[in-house]
Amino acid sequence: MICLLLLTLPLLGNSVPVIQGKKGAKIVGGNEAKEGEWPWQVSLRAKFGGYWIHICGGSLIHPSWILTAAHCVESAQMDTSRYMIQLRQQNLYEDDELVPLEKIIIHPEYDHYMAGSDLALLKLQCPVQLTNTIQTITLPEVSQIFTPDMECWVTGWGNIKTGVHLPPPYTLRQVQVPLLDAQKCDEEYHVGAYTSSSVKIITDDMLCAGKPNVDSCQGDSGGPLVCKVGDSWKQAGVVSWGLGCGLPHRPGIYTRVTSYVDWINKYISPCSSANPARG
Ligand code: 4AZ
Repeated sequence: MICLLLLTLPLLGNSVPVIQGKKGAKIVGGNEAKEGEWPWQVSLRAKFGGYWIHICGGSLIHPSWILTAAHCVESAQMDTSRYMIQLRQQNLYEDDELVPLEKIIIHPEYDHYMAGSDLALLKLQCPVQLTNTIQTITLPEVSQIFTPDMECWVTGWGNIKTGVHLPPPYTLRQVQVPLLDAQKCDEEYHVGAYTSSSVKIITDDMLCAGKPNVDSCQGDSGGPLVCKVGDSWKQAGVVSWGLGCGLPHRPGIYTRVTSYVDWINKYISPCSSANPARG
């Protein structure tokens, strides 16, 4: 795996295999984010050949905490020194200011990215100073329902087509993606698959978004899917997996944040009302 990663320098996606369609699917509808937009977007870096290379996205959910996908850090064996965080950057690698990690917490039920619970929390060694361009994203309440009529966007420095890296200067990209009803998404994944329709491919802790040529891709993993709720943005999903990128009948799969928000809050706000001090 390491050899494969080295071969894909300098800008590498993460390590989830993407099964490539014949023509290669594009993140279409995607364009460059404006400076200062999506101020919670971070880049997770790992060291290869002396450089801290982008491997995954992530989101700042608290001044000391990053939310990402478990599969982005699963090989770490809790060795925090193998990773660094770069906060919101317009062009990847431009004036890097890397932040070291104190702790990696992989969801205890995580086993494999296609089996759900693809979530990890990364604690920063020092809390970050929030600014105009560096902000946290709000997590939804457990009861929040994200519906297909909502405006949702996914952002990242991932591939622009299956197997095609984002070219320099690696400007952050965004794409508006339609959410899919869970049952519809599971039906889609059964099209052309050998799995019996009675066996779920898309489980309840996953969220699907995207349509042909509108999707996230390798290297976007761990990054945020956010939806507009009233006047504010809430993180609905974490980029997890998919079969190729932007292929027909194969929407992008996200870890559903509402399924895990209690678990997340246990770490990031341990003294909240869920555990009142008295009374
Ligand atoms: C990946 O390999 C990956 N089209 C991420 C997102 C999607 C597919 C693959 C969704 O990290």
